[in-house]
Amino acid sequence: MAESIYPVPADWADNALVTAAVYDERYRLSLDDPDRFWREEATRLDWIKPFTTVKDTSFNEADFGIQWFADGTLNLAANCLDRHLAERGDTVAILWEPDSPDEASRSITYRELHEQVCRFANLLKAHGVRKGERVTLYLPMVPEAAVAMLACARIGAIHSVVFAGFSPEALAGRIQDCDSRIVVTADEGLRAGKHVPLKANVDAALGLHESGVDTVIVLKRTDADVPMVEGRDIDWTDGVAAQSADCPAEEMNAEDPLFILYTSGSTGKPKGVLHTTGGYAVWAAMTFQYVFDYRPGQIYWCAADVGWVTGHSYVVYAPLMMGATTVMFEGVPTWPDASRFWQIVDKFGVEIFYGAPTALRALMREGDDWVTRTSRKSLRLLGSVGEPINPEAWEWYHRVVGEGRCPIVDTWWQTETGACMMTPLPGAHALKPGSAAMPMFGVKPLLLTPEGEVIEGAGEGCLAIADSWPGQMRTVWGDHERFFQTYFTTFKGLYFTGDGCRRDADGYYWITGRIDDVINVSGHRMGTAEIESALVAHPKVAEAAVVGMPHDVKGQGIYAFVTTNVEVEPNEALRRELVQWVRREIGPIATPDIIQFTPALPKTRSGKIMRRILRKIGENDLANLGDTSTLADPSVVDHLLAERPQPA
Ligand code: 6R9
Repeated sequence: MAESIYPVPADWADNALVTAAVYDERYRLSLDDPDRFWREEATRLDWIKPFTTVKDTSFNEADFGIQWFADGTLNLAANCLDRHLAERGDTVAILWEPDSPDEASRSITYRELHEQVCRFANLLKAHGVRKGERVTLYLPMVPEAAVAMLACARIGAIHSVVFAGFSPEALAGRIQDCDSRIVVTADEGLRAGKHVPLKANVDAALGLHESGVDTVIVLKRTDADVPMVEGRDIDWTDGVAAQSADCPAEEMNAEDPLFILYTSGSTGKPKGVLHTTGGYAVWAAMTFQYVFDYRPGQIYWCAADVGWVTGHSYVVYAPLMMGATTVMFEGVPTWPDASRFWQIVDKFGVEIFYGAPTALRALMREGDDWVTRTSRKSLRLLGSVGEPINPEAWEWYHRVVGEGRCPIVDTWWQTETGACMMTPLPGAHALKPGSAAMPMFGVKPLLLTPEGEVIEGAGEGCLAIADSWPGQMRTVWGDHERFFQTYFTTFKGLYFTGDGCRRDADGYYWITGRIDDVINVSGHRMGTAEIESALVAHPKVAEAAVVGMPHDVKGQGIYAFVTTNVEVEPNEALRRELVQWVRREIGPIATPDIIQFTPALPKTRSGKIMRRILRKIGENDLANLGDTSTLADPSVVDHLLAERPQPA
């Protein structure tokens, strides 16, 4: 298939913040003289005490460490709120659209948001929350989620947002891991008209294990009748009513922790990715302004949930730092019907829309009419994030949603990277559908062979980053050694991303997907090991192996191979039971698409599961199973192939 290229539209080439010439010059400077480059970019923020040192980083074992702007001080909430009040106090900070179009939307100005954040921060303080303490947030997509995050940042508490789709078990693990004494939640969430029992989930989570939680703040979203525990539970509204609207922002060191966000890796339980204050703020704000060519006054909408890193950086922190109007949507793209996104675009006059390929694929399936019946004339720029976007979905997004006039920024990054690492910039780079194009300032990507040899020019390999950037994670909460082992030992002295990547003859980068045991289901990142341990926790399961499989809408689906205990007869009822079990253990996002029962898993003579073979079966790439002769029992594979179920 001939590769299509979309040149930079003339008005973008002339007027964008970053034109092709600016990109080349600034990119070179960012690598040649990071000190000067970041000194200039950091002026985007208000510092309390200016930093004198910029970059102090090493990826080598002997002197490993990552510090940016280390002696500067600032407060991120003050950067998101206070500094805008004089000039933009009455500008809308958050435009909130509820799940149901029949409910009223809300708009909150910077002044109002500032007041709410101060009151909530004082409520936290009244309940003993101190600088450095962890606060777990388990909230739906409502403005109060942003209020709670900013309130933590204001007083120097570390927030740990747990996606509201996670189960009590998953929530309990995250509360425990970061030793959180306080949880903020809502009575219920609403998604596609369905009620999500958030408070009940918190109660269940706290009953599961010994927990040190002594305070639960409960926001009323649906007014459901939820039992409140005397002495532990506090109603949000009652709580803040008694608080003053004056709360001084804590002076934070640039390297003081800002938040923990749990994310899945290839092994073990989810890692608490820790981001600090100054570098993260500079990185998020800068990328936001350049990637979206953001100009004051524009209406911007990132459709991610605050439970994921995209919601942290590009729904809450970066847009608010830049004084933008950020849209928050509580619902889903396909309810009440497949026009919902584009109706919201029209309702608010959204100019920049940033969404996930999985949503686009789901909408594409429903037909163009749901899109074309809306106006969308306000749109000027589109973005994509979370997983590779297939060229077909890209073309549809460009042609149907953007009517051919809106550039698409396909932004590659990770929870670990804080914000965008590779993307085309709309005024600088011609677009190739499916390519994340070029590195952001300060990012030096390297492609390597599995043996660690650097690939020059065009080629495909493992993607690593040569040097630190300000928004890089600083550690895994409570396990610094795991941080080093996970990211800096595969290729010595480099940050290893876990992704595969191709560089074409024009120097464009194409992310090919994870090359470790992480799968990406509807843009949600999951470790196959987590799903396996959920399965084997079931009393009837002896062993389980999970791999990804191609899925038209979700990108990847979940394919589980399960061996039951010998006395158990695997049947349809057990299959259904296991599906429910995994949903309960982790959450609905981990629902297996296929469970294949098998008397045995393919293993080497030393007892290692040959995942390579299972992956090929998952991909239905049966011609390329490779060498199976080293298996202890090669007939296991024949059995698996003969019995491979087809997806429903
Ligand atoms: C921001 C976010 C990270 C993983 C990453 C990669 C995949 C994200 C992508 C993309 C291709 C893009 N990914 N954006 N792959 N093109 N534009 O999604 O963070 O949840 O940590 O996931 O997602 O595989 O390694 P996170």
